[in-house]
Parts: sequence; C-alpha cells; structure tokens
Amino acid sequence: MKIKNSFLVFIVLVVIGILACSPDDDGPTTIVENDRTEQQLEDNQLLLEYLSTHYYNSSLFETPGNYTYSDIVITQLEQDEDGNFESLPNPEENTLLIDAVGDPLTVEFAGAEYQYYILQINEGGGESPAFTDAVRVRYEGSLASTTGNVFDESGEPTELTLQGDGVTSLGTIKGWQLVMPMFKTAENFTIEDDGAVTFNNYGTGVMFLPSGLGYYANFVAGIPPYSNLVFKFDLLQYEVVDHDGDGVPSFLEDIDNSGEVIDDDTDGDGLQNFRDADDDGDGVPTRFEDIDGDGDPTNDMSPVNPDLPRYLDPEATDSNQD
Ligand SMILES: [Ca+2]
Ligand SMILES: [Ca+2]
Ligand SMILES: [Ca+2]
Ligand SMILES: [Ca+2]
Repeated sequence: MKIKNSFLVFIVLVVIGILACSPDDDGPTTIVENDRTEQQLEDNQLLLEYLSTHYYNSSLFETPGNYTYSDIVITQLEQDEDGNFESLPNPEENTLLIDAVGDPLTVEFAGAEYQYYILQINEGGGESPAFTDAVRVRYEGSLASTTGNVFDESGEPTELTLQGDGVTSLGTIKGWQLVMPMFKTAENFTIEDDGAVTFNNYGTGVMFLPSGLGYYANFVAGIPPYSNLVFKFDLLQYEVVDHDGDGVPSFLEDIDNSGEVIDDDTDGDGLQNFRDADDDGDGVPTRFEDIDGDGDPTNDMSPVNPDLPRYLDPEATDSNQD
C-alpha cells in the first residue's frame, strides 16, 4: 500500500506542520531538497553498482511456467576478506542484473533527466495500461542497497491508481507510472472451484528506480530519504480511469503528450483537464459536447476550428442536451 499512500501521508504531515505553527514557533521544519540533477548522478552511480553486484536466478525462467514475482530471487555477489566482490556463481543458472536489464531507460521529470532500469521476465499476454489508469498487481518493494530491506509487500493482488486525483491521493510514485505501461496484463484468468482466481500469462518483472522516480527527499516508513528502490511485480489487470467522469479517459487528457496530466489546462482555470469536467471553459460540460452521442467527446470536431474537438474549443458551444 505504500506506493499508493505515501504522498497522502506527506501532505497530511505538511498540513499538520502548518496548522501547528503559531507565531512564536520557529515554524515548521522545512525539508531542503537536494538538486535533482546532482542527486540523480549519484543515484545512477549507485544503481549501476547495485546492478553490477547482484544477480538473479535466470535459468528458472527458461522453462515455461506461470511464474510470479516471488520466484525472482536477487542475490548479492559474495565478497572476499578485502570486500572485493567475487565472480558470478553458477553462470549457467544465474545472470548478473547489469547483463539482463539492457540499456538504461531515460525520462525527463521534475527538471532532471533520469535513468532507470527494468528486468522483463514476462511481457504478459493482455493489454498495457496507460500511466493514468488503475492496475491490479502483486509486488514487493525493497531498497536497492546491500541490506536490500523489504519495506512493502502486497501479498494478495492489490489495486493501485497510477495517477491520483490530486485531492485524496497523488497516485503512485513516478516510476510506476513509467514502468506499468511497458508491460501487459494477464492474457486471461481462471476461477477455481473454491473461488480462487488464477491469472495466466501476465506481465512479470523488476524495476530499479533512482530516488527521484521514487520518494526522493520524503520521509516514508522504512525508506530513508534519497533511497533507490527495487520493485518486483506481477501486472494482472487494469482499468481505464476517467478522473473527472467527462467521457474522456484521463490518458487522453494529456493534450501535449508529455507523459503528465498535471501540465494540461486548456481553459487556464487552474483545474487540469483530467480533473475538469468543462475543459474549454465554455459553460458546456465536456460530456455534453459529444454531439454524435457515441459516448466519446474526442471525435466531435469543431465547425469553427476543424483541428479541435468541440470540447477543447470555447468557440464551439453546441450541446447534446439541446
Ligand atoms: Ca481547466
Ligand atoms: Ca476533462
Ligand atoms: Ca462523439
Ligand atoms: Ca466547446
């Protein structure tokens, strides 16, 4: 649950800090954040060291089977008396992570360029969620450190909304929004006689995240600030989320295709499109600008500006309620 709730906890702490601040206090404790680019250079170095000194049980997955994230065993190389890492044991059974993850993936986020890494065990036979959708997953989160402390484990399948609504939750950490769309859900599932659900051919893998795509400077139980993170996961199912219920799925409210929905506000009223039920601010709710009534406001083009759908054009004010 941690990847879902930590930001909420953080917000609550800040609010309490503000409320508790009377004029004779020293004021709330402010967290001075490190420069993101400098922190990322350090974090990427540590991640590369981690990937170069840890291996996984790769041969297991060469035999087809319905493997789960818990079958993935990551182990640190042995060290000699001087602390030097020894070579990979049983190379026919194991693979160093650095040799398995391939090239780093990159993303611009919060003004810095980030590198992150994935180990794909199984892509999955279903469909890929968008970064704003809700996913049903099993996962385990641990620190990318020599201790490898596990700070969170889902156990049973659990549902996470990748993009929060900005009110009750800010969603998951950025790394999850980036990695989930790179995998696919289960091809199908079977329900046993006892009601237990078995998912088949789902996405399984591991993500290795720098702190800037995780919790960064925030205080979260079990996770020191600026921790690099490892999440093993199974992606089982997903659901398209339409945060404002306006008929436009939230991933389509990323108008500028930046991979963020928090920077799109067509009418400039301070409420981003994915949370705004009247995106162009023309007084006609987006849902009512679906003139052909097919449930999709994005395919009703404006007669005034033919490149724009009506719901994004304040000059087009017809309503399907007329
Ligand atoms: Ca708006
Ligand atoms: Ca909207
Ligand atoms: Ca339509
Ligand atoms: Ca309009």
